Amino acid sequence: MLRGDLPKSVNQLLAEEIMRQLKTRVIGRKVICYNTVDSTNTVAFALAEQGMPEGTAVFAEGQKKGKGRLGRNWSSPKAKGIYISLILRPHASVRATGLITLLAAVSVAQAIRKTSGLNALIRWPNDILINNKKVCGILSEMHTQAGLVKFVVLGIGINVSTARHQLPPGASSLKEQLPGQRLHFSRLDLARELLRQLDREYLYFKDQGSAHVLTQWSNLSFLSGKRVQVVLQEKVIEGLAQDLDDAGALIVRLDNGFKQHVLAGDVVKVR
Ligand code: BT5
Repeated sequence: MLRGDLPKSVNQLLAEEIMRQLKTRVIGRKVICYNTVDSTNTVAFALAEQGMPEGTAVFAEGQKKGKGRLGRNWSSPKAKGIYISLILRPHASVRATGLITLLAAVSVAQAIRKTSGLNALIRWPNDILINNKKVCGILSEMHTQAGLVKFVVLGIGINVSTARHQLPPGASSLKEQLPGQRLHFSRLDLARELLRQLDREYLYFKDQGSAHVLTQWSNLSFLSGKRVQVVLQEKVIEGLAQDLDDAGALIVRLDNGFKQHVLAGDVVKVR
């Protein structure tokens, strides 16, 4: 029997199953699974404020008020996707925390590729695409005090078997992208692989800084080499998307040869 065909009760994500033989060092050393919450980011934020340790992973089967960036919504139907928020305490500068979104994107793309075989790519800064459709979004929020990062909540939503009508235009799910629309893995398999990849990338980041994540990113980048339009606060620019700088900003080469470093908050459209 295909695991995606198991009844919902069997398919539910359970903390002890996620943690069994996980063998990660930081990520997922504590796992909490909820049924339905407003937003796993909101729950994880409150837990982090209460002192919950670094690496704590908060999962929910569904979210009533799943959050995107800038007050946007994240469609989170029950038992159809992975909705997870991690508590991180990176002892990094505010500037360096932009790399955490990137390392999450790299980890998601790798976990999807490994589990499903699908060609997942990163659309800088925070989307994962398969065949030009968004299957995952990432939202990191941080708590700072006196200019220092106290903690980061890293939220990741992946559409696993989400139906077309449950998603906005331009979005898709892993199931929809698989041949015959048949899942040959479970949400549990993907969740565990995701935690392993996040652990690997996060430890590289903590030990060695940006080098590893930037190399991985360039192998998985959807934007590199594409002509893009960037909406900055005061003007619109166009050019070729290239690499990232060491803080994770996208370098766009303008037609006059000038290189513009684009920040994650700016809007980038492929021409
Ligand atoms: C994101 O925002 O892509 C970040 C999404 C983060 C979701 C996770 S789930 C676990 C954790 N808890 C939370 O509450 N949030 C995080 P943004 O780049 O602003 O994209 C939002 C836009 O994507 C929306 O305005 C829609 O157009 C589209 N969208 C909404 N739901 C979607 C879905 N399930 N799949 C693909 N696109 C979606």
